[in-house]
Amino acid sequence: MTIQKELENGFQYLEIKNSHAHAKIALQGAHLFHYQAKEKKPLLWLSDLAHFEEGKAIRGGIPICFPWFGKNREDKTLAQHGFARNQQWKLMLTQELADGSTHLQLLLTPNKETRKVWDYNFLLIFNVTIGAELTLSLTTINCDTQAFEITQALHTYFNVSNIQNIAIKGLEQSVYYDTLERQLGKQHGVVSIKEEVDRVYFDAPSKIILEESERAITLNSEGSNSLVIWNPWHEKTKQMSDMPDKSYQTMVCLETANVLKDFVLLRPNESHTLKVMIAQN
Ligand code: TA6
Repeated sequence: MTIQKELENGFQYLEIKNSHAHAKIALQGAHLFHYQAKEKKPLLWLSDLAHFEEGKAIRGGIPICFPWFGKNREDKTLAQHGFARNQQWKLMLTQELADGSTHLQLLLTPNKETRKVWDYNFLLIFNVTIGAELTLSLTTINCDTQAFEITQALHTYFNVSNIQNIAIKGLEQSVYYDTLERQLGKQHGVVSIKEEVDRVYFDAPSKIILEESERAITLNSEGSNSLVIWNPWHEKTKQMSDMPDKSYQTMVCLETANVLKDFVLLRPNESHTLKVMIAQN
C-alpha cells in the first residue's frame, strides 16, 4: 500500500507499507528517508533535527547527488551535491509486485532552475523497490544534442548502534582520495572509524559489507566505480545545525557513487544506471 501524505507546510511524501517493510520517500529529491524491513531495526539514519521543507535537503536517508557530487568544479558558489535533492520529482508509477514488494518510479526533467545552473536536456529516473531488500536505481538519459559529464551519489546514511564498533569490508587494498587531507591513500585491512572520515574509494568492488552490532548490511552495486565514506565526528557535527551534537555516533554514510576521476560521460542518447541493492541479516 502506498499513501500520499502532506505536512502542514505542504511538504509531500509517500508512505509505503507492505508485508516486507515500511518506508517513506519525499517527492522533493525523490529522497527515501525511512526504510525498515519487518523485524529489523531502521536501516537508514535520519537526523532528529532534519528539515522537511521546500528547498532544504533532508539530513539523513538517501539524498541523491546529481549532476555533480560535492562542490561544482567550475563554480564553487553553486549548491553542493547538485540540484536533484532539492527539486520536486514526479511520481510516475507505483506498483505492487507479485512477491509483495512495492515498486515506485520517480522522474526529474529540466526546468528553469536546473537550466540556470546546468543547461542540458536530460531525464533522471529513480526506481525504488521496497521489499525485504531495498533496491535503488538512478538512470540518467542524455536527451541533449551535446555530450555531458556527471558525478553522482546515492548518499546513503546508515543507522548504526555505535560508530566505534563498525567494520566496512570489501575495500582492503583500495586506493582512496582523502577529502580532508587532500591526498591519496591506500586502505590496509577493513575500514573502521575512530575520527572524522571523508574519503572517496576508487574502483570500488561491487560488494561492500557493513558490519555493525549484530547485523551485516550488504551493498551490491552496479554502474558505480566509487564508494564514498563519511562521518563528520564531533567537531564538524557541532557546526551543523541539522545534526544533534552526539548523533555522529550512530551514523555512517556509505555512498554508491561515481565521483572525481570516476565521472560518467554521456553522449547524446546515451544512458547510465547507478544501482544498489541493500540486504541485511
Ligand atoms: O559525502 C561526503 C560529503 O560530501 C562531505 O564532504 C559532507 O559535506 C557531506 O557530504 C554532507 O554534505 P551536505 O551538503 O549534505 O551537508
